[in-house]
Amino acid sequence: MAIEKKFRICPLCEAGCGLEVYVEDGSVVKIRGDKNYPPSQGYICPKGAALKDLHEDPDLVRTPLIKENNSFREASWDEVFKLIEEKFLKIREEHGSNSIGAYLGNPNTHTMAGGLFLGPFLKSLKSKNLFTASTVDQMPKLAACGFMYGNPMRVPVPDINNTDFFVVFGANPLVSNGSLMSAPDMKKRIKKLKERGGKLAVIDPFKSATAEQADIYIPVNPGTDAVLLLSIINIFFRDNLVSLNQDQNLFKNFEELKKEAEEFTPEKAEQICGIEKDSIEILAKQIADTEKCSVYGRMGTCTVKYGAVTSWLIEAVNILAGNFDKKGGNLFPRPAHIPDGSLPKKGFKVHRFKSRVSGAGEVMGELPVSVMAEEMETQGEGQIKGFITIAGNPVIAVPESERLDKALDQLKFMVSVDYYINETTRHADVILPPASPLSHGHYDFFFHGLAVRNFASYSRPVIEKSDQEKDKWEILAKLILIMKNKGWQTPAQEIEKSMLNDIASQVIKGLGGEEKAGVTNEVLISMLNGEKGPERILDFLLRIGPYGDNFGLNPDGINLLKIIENNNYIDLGDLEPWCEKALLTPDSKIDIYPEDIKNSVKKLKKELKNSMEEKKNEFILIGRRHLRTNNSWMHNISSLSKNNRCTLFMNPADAQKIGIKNEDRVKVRTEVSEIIIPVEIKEQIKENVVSIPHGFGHDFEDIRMETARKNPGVNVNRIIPQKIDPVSGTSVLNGVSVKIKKC
Ligand SMILES: Nc1nc2c(c(=O)[nH]1)N[C@H]1C(S)=C(S)[C@@H](COP(=O)(O)OP(=O)(O)OC[C@H]3O[C@@H](n4cnc5c(=O)[nH]c(N)nc54)[C@H](O)[C@@H]3O)O[C@H]1N2
Ligand SMILES: Nc1nc2c(c(=O)[nH]1)N[C@H]1C(S)=C(S)[C@@H](COP(=O)(O)OP(=O)(O)OC[C@H]3O[C@@H](n4cnc5c(=O)[nH]c(N)nc54)[C@H](O)[C@@H]3O)O[C@H]1N2
Ligand code: SF4
Ligand SMILES: [Mo]
Repeated sequence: MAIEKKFRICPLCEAGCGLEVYVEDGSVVKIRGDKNYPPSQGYICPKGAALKDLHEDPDLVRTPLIKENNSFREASWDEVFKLIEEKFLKIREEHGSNSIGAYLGNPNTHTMAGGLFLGPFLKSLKSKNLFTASTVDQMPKLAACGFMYGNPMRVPVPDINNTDFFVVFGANPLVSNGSLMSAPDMKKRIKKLKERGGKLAVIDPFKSATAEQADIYIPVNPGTDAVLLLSIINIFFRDNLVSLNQDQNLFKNFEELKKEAEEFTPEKAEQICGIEKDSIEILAKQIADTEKCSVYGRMGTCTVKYGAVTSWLIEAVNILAGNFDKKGGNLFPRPAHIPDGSLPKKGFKVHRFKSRVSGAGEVMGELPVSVMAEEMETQGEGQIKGFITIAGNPVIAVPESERLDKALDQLKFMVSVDYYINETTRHADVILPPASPLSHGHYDFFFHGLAVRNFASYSRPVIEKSDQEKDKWEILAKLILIMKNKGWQTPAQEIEKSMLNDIASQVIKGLGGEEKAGVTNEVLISMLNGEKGPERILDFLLRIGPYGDNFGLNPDGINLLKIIENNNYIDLGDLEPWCEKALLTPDSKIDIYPEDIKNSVKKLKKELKNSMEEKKNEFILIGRRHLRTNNSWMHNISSLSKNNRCTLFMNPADAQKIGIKNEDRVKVRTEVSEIIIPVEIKEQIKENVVSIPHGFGHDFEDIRMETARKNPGVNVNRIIPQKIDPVSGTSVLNGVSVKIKKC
């Protein structure tokens, strides 16, 4: 049989590179970067090419599994769905709806099923005990954007293709390939920035691969970026550098922010942030003076003590320097599947309910992952007794992981939707494996909303799934049916139909009702393309979206078929200013100093007074990512696991101080636990700071990930305490005090 070349959007990270998948007789021969796909132009990282190995991994779970006598046996889909219905409905009947909790992991954002079916699934649980990886990740940024722009889905992204000064706080896009900024091949983009005379600044206690490229590098103390950003604002006001790109009336609380920043002088920041005052002055002036400047922050500004404050300040700096909603600055993407006017203009509220045990506040309908374990351990009404994880590995991903590991053991019934028997899913009573990622279509519902250029792209399934396999959307639809008491035997298509009907009803309502619109739900739905569930919903959303064909009313507009026929990609242009339309605050104004942030700023000020003194033998722990990893779950791929070492980086001066040589093993301790790890001595890490990558710790006997077990590493989350940024509920993963001793 001939080898066929098929197009696939890489589903592994936010960059969404275009892949050429060569298929022969139903098997993948090789995977290359697709030169003809405009966003990535042939770029691919080692993980993209390893999709083949993932697809063929002998350890992958390929049929549903049921645990019996402490080991898993294969089962049919009917058997597992019936069992889940029986167990979950009984738990819910006996203990109420909060007794069933759920955790959603990161890869959900990389599937169409995740984009469409998780909302209805979470709703069907009717539980307050919902958790996602967002609270070990980007929630502070989402919350800050929610407070300011009215909806956490309105995140301005750097116009990296047009900016002349790119200022990166706490992110390493050259390795992570970008986050909350979908932009494949950052290396090339940074090269182009420099070719047009632009500059790069990186603020990071670790001189990362990205920082190595920087024209200005500032090794800030971990967890102190909020103070640095406030001092930048202080300089802006002090030197009259504020120059808004919008009318000042668009903003509220302008004077309050100015007053608040007075205390945060560069002198103060110098002490706290451990950097020279002059470098702050230079940075502030260059941000203000560069016509097209984009300030951007990620993990190092989110998963810190003042995550929401820091994320807010990045927005504030962009606004004050006139770079908000401006070409070359930061702008809101306008994705093709979100119809204008479909998001409510009602602002954003947090902490609408609190967790049962420690009273942590809700954000975006979910509770902080750091309270997950206590909600399982603590008896009483609302205790989690049934649990479901979907595409997540919280035993590795979440702080105080040993505690969660134990808590999962106490559950009455646990279900995991996952490809692997890993550190988390080994606790499950039932594992439901979705079909290979290569066997479903792909459209980036999440990342088109974070992309540095507006476009719409779709890739068809590359491999046909077998009759025994189920698509992830079918699994989720079945779970929804079960939790809605509709019976596991009801066909998954019922959920798809009701979703299509809901969208159709809304459209028709928006047109003034059936009579005025002159169409019915059935007519609209019958016009859709795409043979599978999620595809038809996608087509619907694209047609009524901002560039849509409106079912023929706008003949030049787009739809799913047009994307496919246009080589899977339709360009929709550079990011453009549209903030007046994009804003979702009820009064159409931007609160430049939101109420929800103020308490945290007060606390920060108090801390300033007490100042931070160095403690003997104490180091500040931060995290890092390696190119050949993807959080915890791709360590089982041998092509990726080579040279992928889980070590502690330490500065040579520190190593000398405490008598440590390269490769020595050290004990790293916090109030929670301790781990033992080899040291790599690195010039690039700031003195008194150490770094350990996350995602490792595969030394469990009962996981089925043989390659990962050979190079297990240690799980840094065993020692990270469950502290959170109270505003956003997000864990403090960076800037953790640790004690280190030679073993
Ligand atoms: N190869 C690879 N790529 C990935 C992933 C992966 O696991 N591997 N994971 C994906 C996911 S889920 C995400 S969320 C993204 C994350 O994407 P990024 O945020 O770009 O990735 P990180 O490597 O976590 O970068 C954080 C940087 O912040 C620095 N830092 C730590 N603490 C501080 C601080 O207090 N202040 C400042 N200014 N800097 C600090 C660290 O030294 C590090 O260089 O990456 C995605 N891409
Ligand atoms: N200390 C520390 N901890 C961290 C971080 C850090 O920087 N430092 N980073 C945090 C961040 S940013 C993130 S996003 C989280 C990640 O945390 P999680 O999302 O909980 O963990 P992952 O390691 O991404 O595991 C993903 C799981 O999904 C499965 N999977 C993959 N694709 C699919 C799919 O299509 N369908 C289904 N059903 N399953 C699938 C994999 O087998 C794996 O079990 O970790 C967080 N934890
Ligand atoms: S950078 Fe991300 S999207 Fe691109 S090939 Fe690598 S893993 Fe896939
Ligand atoms: Mo993440």
